Amino acid sequence: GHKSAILWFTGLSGSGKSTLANAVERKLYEKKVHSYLLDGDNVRHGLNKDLGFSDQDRQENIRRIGEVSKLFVDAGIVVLTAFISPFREDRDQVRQLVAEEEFIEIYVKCSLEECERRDPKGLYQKARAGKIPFFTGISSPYEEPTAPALTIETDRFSLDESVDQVVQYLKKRSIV
Ligand code: GGZ
Repeated sequence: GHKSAILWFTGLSGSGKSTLANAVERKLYEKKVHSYLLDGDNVRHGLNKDLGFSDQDRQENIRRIGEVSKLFVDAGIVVLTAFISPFREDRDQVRQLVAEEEFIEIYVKCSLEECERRDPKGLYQKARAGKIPFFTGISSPYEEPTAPALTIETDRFSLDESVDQVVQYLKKRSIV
């Protein structure tokens, strides 16, 4: 058997959270670890479709995701979450929901310059043009984790290298 946990990926839009979390989940599947990935596609379009991007709505977004994650942990599942989660206080509130060793904060670190260069959905360009208010990194804050379990620098390492760094850590912590 394996331990259940929350792998909480946090970082700017375009930092590579979803890409990395998806790739890690594939590895977990290969290792027969029961896992589930929560991201904007399956949460912001469903459970949280009533929420926008004000500070208050982001707080509620993260709160609900935390509570759902806790349920997955109760069910013995490794849950991976890929949300900007820009506020330290909101992430720390999720941390309090489970046992200390069950919340693994992974800072997906990438410079704003590189995120803007990637701009996979053209959102930074729109935000710079003033067409998206309160855009994280441009007109809304991102509070870096102060003591993440792991920092993955996606502007310095390839996806494969980044996945290996996460899996190595999970092995060290006896989660896989
Ligand atoms: C940030 C926004 C915004 C604003 C829409 N600010 O690159 P994406 O498109 O796929 O990821 C972003 C996603 C962020 O949703 P989260 O639920 O992760 O945010 S939070 O944790 O802060 O609640 C981006 C898109 O939604 N998006 N408007 N104003 N990102």
